[in-house]
Amino acid sequence: MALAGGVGAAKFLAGLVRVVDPAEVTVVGNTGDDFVLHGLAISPDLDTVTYTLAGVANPETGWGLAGETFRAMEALERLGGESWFRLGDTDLATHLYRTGRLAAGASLSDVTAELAAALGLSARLLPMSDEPAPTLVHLASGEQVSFQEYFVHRRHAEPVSNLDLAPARAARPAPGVLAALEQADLVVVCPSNPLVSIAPIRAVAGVEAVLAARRAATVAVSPIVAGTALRGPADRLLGELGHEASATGVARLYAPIAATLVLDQADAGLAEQVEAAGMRAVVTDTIMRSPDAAAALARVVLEARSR
Ligand code: FO1
Repeated sequence: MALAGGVGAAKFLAGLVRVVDPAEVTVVGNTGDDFVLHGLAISPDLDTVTYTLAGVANPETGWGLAGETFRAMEALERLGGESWFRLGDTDLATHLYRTGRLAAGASLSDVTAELAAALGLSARLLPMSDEPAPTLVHLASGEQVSFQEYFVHRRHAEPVSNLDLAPARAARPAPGVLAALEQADLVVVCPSNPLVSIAPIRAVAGVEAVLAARRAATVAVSPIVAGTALRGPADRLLGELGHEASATGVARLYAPIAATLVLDQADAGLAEQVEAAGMRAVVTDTIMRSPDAAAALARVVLEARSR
């Protein structure tokens, strides 16, 4: 089973399901980025994983759908509506479906499973919680904003002083999350942002304790390569929030829940520091330039557990 954020995790998972039976894979997705816009319930990370595993994700952005058009957004812009969060015409159907089903009383778990089935996924995708658990971003300016306001509207350009995960802490795990963690042969922490993608999942009530108990079975992949995040603001955020922006910094964050860290060959020189932080270091090429490269990384992760 795997803990997943958005684009980096989705790419890794697309590689994983090429080397293991997807029906054996359970993914727990971050919902700390979820928000409501235009009255629509939007779950970006769950959708990114679903679209990528279904082979219909936009290959340029990693999020949204391939071959997408934005005519509804253009019309909305003409009306003076909020158009900074680009919802494609086809992607809108997902949010309309989710919003309608939630309004009718379905849980986010139900809707996530329905969307995954409709797109032909064999892997099981669970939200971390069925309850809203938005990550609250405190900016150094003193303002408090939603995750997407920080990440997309303000282009993660403003320094952050704190990430408030209180809503995740108050949320109960979705049905099946704790059981999946308890029963998995292998728990993978996907190459996602440790602070905004993985920390919200860890914060959900009861999850950290089960993860800690499964530490020996858990392999994490560092999303930081040579001090830089391959995408997004993970490197800057780590620094702003008092962590080291390196594989070593990632190891210090993950040591309580994972025995092994897979880090990039560019960081081979950090293996000793990673081990000093309490994690076994496995060095390989972690940059997923192609589906083959993602599958090769998945193979290394699987072997890292069995060794
Ligand atoms: N990311 C952007 O940078 N700009 C967007 O306009 C945007 C729209 C969007 C629509 C649907 C969706 O599922 C994801 C979308 N994302 C967009 C990605 C998303 O906001 C972030 O990558 C994740 O929340 C971080 O994992």
